[in-house]
Amino acid sequence: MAESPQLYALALGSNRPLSARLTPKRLLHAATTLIGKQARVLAASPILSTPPLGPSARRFANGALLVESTLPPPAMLAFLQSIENELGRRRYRRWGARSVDIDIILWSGGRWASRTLTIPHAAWRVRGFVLTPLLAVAPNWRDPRTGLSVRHLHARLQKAARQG
Ligand code: A4P
Ligand code: MG
Repeated sequence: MAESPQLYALALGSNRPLSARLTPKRLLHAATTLIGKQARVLAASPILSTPPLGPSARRFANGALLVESTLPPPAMLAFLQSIENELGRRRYRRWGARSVDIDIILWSGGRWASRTLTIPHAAWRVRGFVLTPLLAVAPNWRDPRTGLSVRHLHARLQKAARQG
């Protein structure tokens, strides 16, 4: 398995500039470039500006990538965390402002469950800031838990939002 190509859908978020030049949007572009050194970036979504979910006051830049890599999930997580660290992330407060957060949302192997890694990612099915970028890169990918496609989950969330 480790040698064969794996597909991953990744969600990227940032709401803290690292410097005047490295704005959240630019940090997501920088993360994409770094990811591309190890994995093949098959598709990149537009980067959205989204209102914060949770206690953080600043808006987020959010995006999604579809990537191919021979790395199995734990190695992919370690690789993505090394990029978060390289781009200045400090883990001092859960849900605090962060320069870059990279989550593994979906994996071609389906599910993964360990102490440090859960795929599909928890709560992604009801988060617009994950589903909207994901719709641009992997609309037909089906959630292994519900069997619903990204397109379907996105439409369902839109409908729920309209109904308040
Ligand atoms: N982990 C487990 N599964 C995964 C996975 N599939 N992908 C573990 C990545 N990591 C995974 O994550 C904590 C631990 O989760 C990791 O060490 C890894 O072993 P973290 O990134 O250090 O912590 P976090 O991101 O602060 O917490 P969490 O629960 O991941 O928060 P979320 O769910 O990422 O939410 N509002 C907007 N508009 N946009 C956002 O992007 N993001 C958050 C953070 C809150 N509000 C937001 C946004
Ligand atoms: Mg995270």
